[in-house]
Amino acid sequence: MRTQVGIIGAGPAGLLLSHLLHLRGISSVVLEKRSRDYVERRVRAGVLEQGTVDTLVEAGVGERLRREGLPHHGIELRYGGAGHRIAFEKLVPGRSITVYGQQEVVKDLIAARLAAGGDVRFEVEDVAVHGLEAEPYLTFGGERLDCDVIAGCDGFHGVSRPSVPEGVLSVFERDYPFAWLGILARVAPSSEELIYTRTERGFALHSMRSPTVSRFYLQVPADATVEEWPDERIWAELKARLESVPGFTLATGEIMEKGVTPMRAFVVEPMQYGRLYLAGDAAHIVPPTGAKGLNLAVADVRVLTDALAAYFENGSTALLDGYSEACLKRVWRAQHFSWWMTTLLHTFEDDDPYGRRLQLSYLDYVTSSEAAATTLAENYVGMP
Ligand code: FAS
Ligand code: PHB
Repeated sequence: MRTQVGIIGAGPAGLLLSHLLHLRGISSVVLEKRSRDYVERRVRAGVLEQGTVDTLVEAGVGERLRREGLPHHGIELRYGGAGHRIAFEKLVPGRSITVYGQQEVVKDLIAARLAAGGDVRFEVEDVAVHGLEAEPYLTFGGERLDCDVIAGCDGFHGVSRPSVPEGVLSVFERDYPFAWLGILARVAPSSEELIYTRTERGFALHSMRSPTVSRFYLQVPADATVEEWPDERIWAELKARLESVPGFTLATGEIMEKGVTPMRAFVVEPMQYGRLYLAGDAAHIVPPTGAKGLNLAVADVRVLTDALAAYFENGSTALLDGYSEACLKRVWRAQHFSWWMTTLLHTFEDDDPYGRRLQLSYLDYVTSSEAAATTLAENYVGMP
C-alpha cells in the first residue's frame, strides 16, 4: 500500500492536515489508534483563535462552526472582589475568538474526510515508524504503508517523536506544581463571556460550549484525582472561587464529564527529522491557560501543508527544510503567553507574601493600563 503522506493521529492536527492536503490534490492515509466514537467524544479545547476559524471556514469545514460557534469579544479577569473586562473590540479592533468545542472540530473534519472518500483508519494497532532517513514507511496491525513523507500528529504520548534517534532533538520543558480539574456541566453559562478568576484558594475558569452547556476548570494539586472531587465538592469550590463579586451567582446542574489535566510546558526542536514532520502536541504542549494548544496545532498544519504542496507540486524542499523555524517562532510566543497567563492567575504554594503582592500588582496593571491590556488581548485572540 502506498500514499504520499502517512499521518499518525486523527486529532485536530492529523485530520486537518489530511483535509488540507486533499484540497491540494495530495494523497494521505490517517492512522488512529482510538475508535471514531472516542475521538469524537473526547472533551478538550474550547477556544478558537480568529486564524483557526478562518482556516476552517476557508477549507470548507466551517459551516457548522459559523452556525453554532459563539463569537466572543472580551474576557473577564476576576480577582480581589472585582471583575475587569478585557475588551477585544477596543484593544484589538476587528479581532475576536470563537467558543466551539474541539470535539466539534474533530467531528466536522472526520465527516469532511469521509465524505471526500478520505482514508481515515480507526482502532489501528501497533503503528511503527521506519526508514525516516530515506524511504519512509509505517507498519501497523500486520500491514505496511509506504509513503514519501510521515506526519507525526499523534500528540504528546504518540510514537512519532520517540522514533527520532537519540541526540537529535532538544527538549525544553517545565512542569507546574498543580493541575486543572476540567468539568463539563449541563447548565446554562452564568456569564456571557469567559471568566478567569484568581483567588487565594486557587484559579478557576468559567467557560462554555453552548447556551445550555458550561465548561469549568479548577486549579487542583498536581496529584489530584477525580475520585477526590465529587460533584458537591466541585460546585462548592467553583462557587467559593467564582462568586467573589457582588451580584454574581453561579448556576449549577448535572455534571456530564470531569477529568484532571496535568499542567506542563514542552517543546522539541527541531520539529522534524529526515522525512518525519511533527505537528501539534507531538511537538509542543502549553498549559491551557492561554487557550493555545489546539490553535498551535492548526498553525503548524497550515505551514506543513504549504511546504508539502511546494514539494509535491514542483519538487522544492525549501519550505520543508524551513518547517521547524517557521513554526517555532509562533510556538515560543504561545509558550511565553501561556506561561504568563498561568503565573498571573494561579496561586503557587511556594510563593512568599512578596511574590503574591507582585502578582496582584501585575493584575492591577493589566486591568488598568491600556498598553498592558492590549498585550493580553493581542496574544489571546492570536498573533497574525
Ligand atoms: P491530539 O492529542 O488531539 O491528537 C493526537 C491523536 O493521535 C489522538 O487521537 C491519539 O489517539 C492519536 N495517537 C496517539 N498515539 C498514537 C499511535 N501510537 N498510533 C495512532 N494514533 C495515535 N488546548 C486548548 O487550547 N484549550 C484547552 O482547554 C485544552 N484542554 C485540554 C485538555 C486535555 C485533557 C488535554 C489532553 C489537552 C487539552 N488541550 C487544550 C490541548 C489540546 O486541545 C491539544 O492542543 C490538541 O488536542 C492538539 O491536537 P493534536 O496535535 O491533534 O493532538
Ligand atoms: C475551554 O473552554 O475549554 C477553555 C477556554 C479557555 C482556556 C482553556 C480552556 O484558556
